[in-house]
Amino acid sequence: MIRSKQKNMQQHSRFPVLFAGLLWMAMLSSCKKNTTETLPSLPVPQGTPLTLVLHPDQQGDAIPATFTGFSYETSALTDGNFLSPGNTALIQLIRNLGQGYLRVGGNSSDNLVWTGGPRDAQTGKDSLTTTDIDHFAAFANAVGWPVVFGLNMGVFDLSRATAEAGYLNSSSLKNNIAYLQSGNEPDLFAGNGHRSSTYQLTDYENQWEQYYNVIKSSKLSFPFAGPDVAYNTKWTAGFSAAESHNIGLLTAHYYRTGPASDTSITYKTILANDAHLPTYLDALNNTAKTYQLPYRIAECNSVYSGGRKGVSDVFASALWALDFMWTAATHHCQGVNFHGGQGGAYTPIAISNGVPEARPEYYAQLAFHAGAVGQLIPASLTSTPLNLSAFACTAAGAEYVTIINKEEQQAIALTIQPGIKAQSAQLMALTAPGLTSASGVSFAGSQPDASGNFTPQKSQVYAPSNGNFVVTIPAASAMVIVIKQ
Ligand code: BDP
Repeated sequence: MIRSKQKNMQQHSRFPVLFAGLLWMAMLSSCKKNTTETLPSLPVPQGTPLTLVLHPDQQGDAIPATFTGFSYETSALTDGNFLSPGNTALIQLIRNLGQGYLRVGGNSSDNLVWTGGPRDAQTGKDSLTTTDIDHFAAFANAVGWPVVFGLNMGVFDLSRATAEAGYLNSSSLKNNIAYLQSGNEPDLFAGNGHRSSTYQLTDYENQWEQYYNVIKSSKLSFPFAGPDVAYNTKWTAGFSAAESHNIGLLTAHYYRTGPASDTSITYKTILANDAHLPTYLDALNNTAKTYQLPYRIAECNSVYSGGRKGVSDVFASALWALDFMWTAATHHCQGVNFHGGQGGAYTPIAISNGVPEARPEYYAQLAFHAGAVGQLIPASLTSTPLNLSAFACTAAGAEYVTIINKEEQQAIALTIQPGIKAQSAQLMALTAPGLTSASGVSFAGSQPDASGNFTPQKSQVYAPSNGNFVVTIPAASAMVIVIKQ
């Protein structure tokens, strides 16, 4: 089976994102009263000196408020306790991230069969029922995020797909559904047993149109996204050429590497430069631009086939995820959905002894939320052989820098030249005891509490020195720096 789920890259700074939760705003504005006179200077820098120059005059894209996201297996809906309104701590954890997308799909979406009735003691986990949709609808309503929902096309069945879409339309999930999709990773259908080995894009287009037409002719007005491919950008290009007028969002997946059983994959693998990622994003973006569509990575994670322990569940995955999000944002991507569930190595939020537990990737999502505000701006970093990346954006006259130091040993003494008359800089660190730590991760000095609430610590605010800030970025950590005039 061809499967290209690849690597991580190192792309430097620029462009925007907007939003900032009220909490963040409150926290940041509490620093406003300070004047340069009363603020302390930054501690004496330690590490390799590098310089980052910001260009607030060259604003790029706005980073969508809904950039972040979660992707779940359809099978996750069959557990009434997981994605359910009663799981209030999970709902809170998600809501800490502001806005975003939920996506339902994955391999199980092409296996689970719609029953059209409620779940009872006899219903197997290979069925999707009205009960499952009702639970998920209440959950999604509580989260308040838009949903991309995948219909089963692994089993090609027009009347079931219509019946399922009909139920979605009559349930309260209708209020959340932004797009329907048909089939998960259809570019792998020929290799994974869903279709014959000769199945190709034109066959998919043909079947996709049949789903599309039957649902439209049933007067169900859902917008569609697609083609939700695993890796094949020829499919995204060809599918868009044929169907761009029928979709509102172009979707594809990305995994840095895999499979999880590959013992050569270590935490170092996902931190290494990912030469494929920019190429992949550029291909998606070119197609998206050609057909005037937004594009989104509807499913992604570090290591496919469930994630690899010691890689996908440790702090290295947080640095990978943060770098991945920014890299996607700087390639005009509209957002990414991290795949996960109750368990498995790569899930951003696990359920441990019945309680939601923030895993390292979740902290990367928090850091992105805090740092991806407003418009992207260029941030040029001194050329260096060191493994780090820097990104920046601007909102309401402030500048937001995210710097990701993927070096295991090497601290950076980063001189930031703001390009504005800066008065203060506030630091929020994404950190852990080490790259292989599965616990002890924090962002802005905090971890969510048992109810899922997250309160960033008020961090120290510093004065500039000669208009610049010289910040120590410890080895194996990331930092969000908010610079204000
Ligand atoms: C994706 C599938 C998803 C899997 C994931 C994986 O859509 O269902 O769980 O790969 O391999 O391709 O981890």
